[in-house]
Amino acid sequence: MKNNHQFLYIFIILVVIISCSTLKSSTKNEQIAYQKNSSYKPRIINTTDLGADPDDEQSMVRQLVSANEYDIEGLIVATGCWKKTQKTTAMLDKIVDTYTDVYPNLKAHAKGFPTPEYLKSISVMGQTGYGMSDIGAGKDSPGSNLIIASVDKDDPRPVWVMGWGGMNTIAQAIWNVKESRTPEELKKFLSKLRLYDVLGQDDSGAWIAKNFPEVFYIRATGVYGWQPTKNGVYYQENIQNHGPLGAVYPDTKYAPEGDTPAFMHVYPNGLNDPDQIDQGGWGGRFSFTKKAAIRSMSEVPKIKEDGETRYDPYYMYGNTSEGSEAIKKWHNGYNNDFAARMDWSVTSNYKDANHHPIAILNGDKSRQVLETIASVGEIIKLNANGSIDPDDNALAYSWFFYKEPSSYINEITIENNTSSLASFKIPNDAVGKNIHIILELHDDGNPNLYAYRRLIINVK
Ligand SMILES: [Ca+2]
Ligand SMILES: [Ca+2]
Repeated sequence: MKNNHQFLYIFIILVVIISCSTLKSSTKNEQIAYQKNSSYKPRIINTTDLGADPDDEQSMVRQLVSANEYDIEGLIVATGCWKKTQKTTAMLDKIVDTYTDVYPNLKAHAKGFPTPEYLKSISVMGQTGYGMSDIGAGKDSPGSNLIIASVDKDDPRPVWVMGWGGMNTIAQAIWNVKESRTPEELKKFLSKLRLYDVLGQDDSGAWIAKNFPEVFYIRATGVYGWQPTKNGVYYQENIQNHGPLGAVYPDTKYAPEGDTPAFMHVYPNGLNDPDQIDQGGWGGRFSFTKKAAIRSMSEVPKIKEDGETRYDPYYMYGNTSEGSEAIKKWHNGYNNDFAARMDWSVTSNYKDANHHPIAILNGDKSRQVLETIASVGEIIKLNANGSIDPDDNALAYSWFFYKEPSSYINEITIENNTSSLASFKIPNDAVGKNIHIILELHDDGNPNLYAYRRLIINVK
C-alpha cells in the first residue's frame, strides 16, 4: 500500500513536470515559428523629442531608410528634459513628407517599405508636457492611445517602445491601462511591452520601473562613441549629399544620432535576438541582472531635484561593461548599411546601388539565432554554403568566437575561419558553458554590405 502511494506521488510529480515543460516549449516554439519566417519584423514605436538636439532628425532619417526592416506602428512626438513642451508634429511631418519624395526609389531596392500615407497615419502627438507632471487623469494623448491600441492588437509579437526623449507617453499609456483594467489585463498588457530608453530624459522612467517592476525595461547609457567623426567626411559624402533625405539630415550639434541604438538593437540582421539582451548587437549589449539607480541625464534632477530619487529603489536593465564598444565592434556593418540605404534613396535603378548578402548557417535560411548542444572534444562544423548576394557580388567570410556574451572564458581556435566551411573542437574545460560563434560575411559591392548569423553551442 505504501509503495502504491509512493508510485502515485512520483506519477503526479512527473505529470506536473511534463505539463510545465510542454507549456514552456509551446510558447518558445510559437516565438521561433515567427522568427523562422525570414520576413520576421519587429514591431516598433518611437517617441521623440524632435526640436531639442538635432540628432533626433538624424535618427529619423536613418530609421526611415531602414523602414522595410520593421513594422513601424507609431511615430510619436513627445517631450523630454531638453524639450519640456511640444506643440505640433510639424518637424516630423516635414521628414515624412521628404520620405514621400524618395519612397519610389527606396521600394525599387527592397520589399516592405511602408507607404508615406501609412507613416502619416501613425505620426501623432504624445504628451505635450514634461515628465510626471503630465501623467494622470485627463492626460491621455493620441500617442498614449496609439501605444495602447498597438499593444492590444491580436499579434503575438512584442511591441518595442523606444524613448528617444522622455518616457512619459508610454507612462501615460501604462497609467491608463492600470486605472481602467483588471490586474490580469494589466499584466497581459505589460508582458507585451519592451521598453528601450535612451539615457533617461525625464522622471517617468523611474516611475514605470518602480511601480511595474515586471516590465522589460532597458535604459541604455552607452550610446555615444560608436559614431563616425562628428560632421566628418562619412556624413558629408555618404549621407548629407544624398538627395532629399540627405538634405534634411542636419549637422551635428553635440553628438550624432544618440537615439539610433534603440532601433539598431532590434534590426533583424541575424546577429542577435533582441529579447536576449545579453547577446549583443548593433544596439549594444545589456545585462539581465537589473541595476538600481541608473540615473537619467543630469538635466533631470535640475528640473526637479527628487524627480527620480523619490522612486528609489527602482531597477532597470543597463549596459554591460563594454558600453558603446559593444556597438562599435560592428562599425563597418552599420556604417555601410546606412550609406547603401542612402544610395537607394537617390536612384530607382536597382543596379546602381548595392544590396545585402544573405547569410545561410548550416542550411538555415532564416535570420534567427541557432542553438545546439555538444560534448567536450566534439568537432563543430560551421557551414555557410548557400549564402548568396542579390547583386552576384563575391562574398568574404569570417567566423569568430564572441567572448563577451559566452559563459566560456578561454580562447577558441576556429580552423579555416575565413572560409565558408570552418570548424572547431569543443575544449575540455567547456563543460556546462556556452560558446557564441558569429558568422560575419560581407560582399565586395560598394559599399561592402554585411550579414550575420549566430550559433550558440551549449556544452553538456
Ligand atoms: Ca532625442
Ligand atoms: Ca551586394
